[in-house]
Amino acid sequence: MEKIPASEITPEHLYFTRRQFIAAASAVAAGALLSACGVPSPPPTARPTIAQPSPQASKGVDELGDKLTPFDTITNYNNFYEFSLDKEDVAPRAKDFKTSPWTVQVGGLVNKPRTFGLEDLLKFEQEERIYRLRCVEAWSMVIPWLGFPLSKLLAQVEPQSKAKYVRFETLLDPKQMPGQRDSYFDWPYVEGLRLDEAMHDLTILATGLYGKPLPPQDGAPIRLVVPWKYGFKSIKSIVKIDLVEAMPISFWMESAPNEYGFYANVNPDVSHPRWSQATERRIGEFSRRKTILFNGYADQVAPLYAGMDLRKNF
Ligand SMILES: Nc1nc2c(c(=O)[nH]1)N[C@H]1C(S)=C(S)[C@@H](COP(=O)(O)O)O[C@H]1N2
Ligand SMILES: [Mo]
Repeated sequence: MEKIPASEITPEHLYFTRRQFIAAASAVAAGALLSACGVPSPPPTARPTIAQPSPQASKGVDELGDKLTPFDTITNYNNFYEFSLDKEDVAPRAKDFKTSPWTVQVGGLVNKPRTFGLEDLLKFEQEERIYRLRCVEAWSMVIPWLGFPLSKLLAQVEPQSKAKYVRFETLLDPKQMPGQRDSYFDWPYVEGLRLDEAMHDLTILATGLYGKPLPPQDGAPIRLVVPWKYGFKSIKSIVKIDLVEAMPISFWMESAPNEYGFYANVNPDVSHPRWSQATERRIGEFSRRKTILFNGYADQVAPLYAGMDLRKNF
């Protein structure tokens, strides 16, 4: 492993957790999938024997050279309506959330429906990557997620040709999730992706951050991360994934259809009806930044939307 001067990194980067050692056991299969996020794939012979932080994460910055948001900030300023509508109140309310045992049922239009246990999913946890998560409230963080490509999971169940979308569902358990006792919203939280978005290399299922298991408030034990879309697409604490023919209606489309569309691609030129999305507040910074189309991943994802009107398909 590359040696990094202690002065350049926060202690989190030095951790090799038990989970990363588990990941290392199946790291070979990940070789073909390492090119996401502008992280160059090393030649197969150079595959590390231990899962390593991505080169940028080791240096404490993302692909654009922006500093990682500190662990304590990422884990104490959350959106997770099942626990609280107050971003700073999610962590204390979620602290006893039971995330093991856990299963994710994958089915719908597939040849091989299967229920994955958390052990199976942690085996897929191959490689630590950086993704920038931005939220529709126009605040953003840089988060070094640990996870694996969603395409890896989907390949196991063999989607049928009729499948056009992927639908995700969060756990429904009002006993543990006080927010679900509020019938103003239509629980459980649901999200969806077009199949080609779901298969894209940048789309991951995250099981950790900063090389540690995901804390409950960040969507333990497994959540989606779609780095070129607004935060609400990244559904937390997933228990069910279905391949479907029709576009799923997401939690936010259902709750406020004029305000939230299906695509939710980060786009400075398309305002939310109640606020501009041209700039964002990077948590921890004083002045606002200009928001970048597709959150800086245009090279990789713009082709997915070729010929589409992004104002209409917001
Ligand atoms: N199940 C569920 N998933 C969810 C949410 C939620 O309320 N419930 N909030 C979304 C929103 S609006 C954002 S901005 C991100 C926040 O993720 P973070 O708290 O890990 O930063 O989670 C998304 N996933
Ligand atoms: Mo959000």
